[in-house]
Amino acid sequence: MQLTIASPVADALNAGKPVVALESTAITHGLPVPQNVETAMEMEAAVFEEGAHPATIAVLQGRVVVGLDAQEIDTLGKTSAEKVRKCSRRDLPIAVGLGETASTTVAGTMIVAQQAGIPVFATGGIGGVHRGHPFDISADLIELGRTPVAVVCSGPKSILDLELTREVLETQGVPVVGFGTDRLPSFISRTSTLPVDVRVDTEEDAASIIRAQMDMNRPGGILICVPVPADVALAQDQAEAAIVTANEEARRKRLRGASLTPYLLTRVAELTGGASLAANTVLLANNARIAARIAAAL
Ligand code: PSU
Ligand code: MN
Repeated sequence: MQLTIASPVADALNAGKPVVALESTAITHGLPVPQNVETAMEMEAAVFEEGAHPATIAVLQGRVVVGLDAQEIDTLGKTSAEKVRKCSRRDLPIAVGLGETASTTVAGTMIVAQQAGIPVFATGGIGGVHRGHPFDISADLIELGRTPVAVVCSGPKSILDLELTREVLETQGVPVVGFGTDRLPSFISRTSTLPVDVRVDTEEDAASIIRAQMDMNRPGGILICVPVPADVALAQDQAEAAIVTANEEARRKRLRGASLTPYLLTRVAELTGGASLAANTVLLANNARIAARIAAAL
């Protein structure tokens, strides 16, 4: 795949400096205007503050760009979601072949990051198995089984069926690492009833696991799960009520496919009076910061 690597990112990679890949679907389909662009810029700033270099990834008019500049992030964030393809693995050839503008999901970003030589990637919550749709399995989970990139996140999004998501991660052979936690975080809430495979408490230990995986030279990524900061976290029962309502509405509207996750995120934000949105923006920036520290430790 032909990549357009922005020169600051290329310089950082050539100098062996730490680089953190960032996705763009959270900007176009995950958060509303203007919080989307604000959060994207906060993530970049957090990575810089930790001495690493951010590389936000998207497809701009058919070019796969690694390292959008502030202007490109602003333009992408202000373009209406309907005009931007939500680009997972299957969408990459479509967007590139037809010269489209597209935002990359976790799966799409992992593919590009790996090819660019960026082993650490930060996002909010990964996709997973949707509630009541056991065959709607996000391509994120399959990509994690295939592509050697460490994804720093706050667990799978709590709008999902977490138990089935956890099972698929196991089947795909993905190590699930709790960063300062024994339990799988659930995106806007700090915990869940499900275990992680191992708990680490330092960036160095997280980096050691990534290094060992890189040395094995085998397919497959790692999930590093960082709980949302406590001051903005939602109690699980508070989040759950909104999630159940949103899923019920989506079922009645017969929403399927790529539009389901964006709908659920929007409705949960409305039903929680903006609390889930505040949590989402804070956890995104926090994950970018931790990812930068892990990239530096690598
Ligand atoms: N994290 C967020 N907000 C988001 C996403 C992640 O805080 O919107 C995006 C990611 O790009 C992820 C996608 O890959 O949601 C999952 O979509 P789906 O369930 O259709 O695979
Ligand atoms: Mn899906």
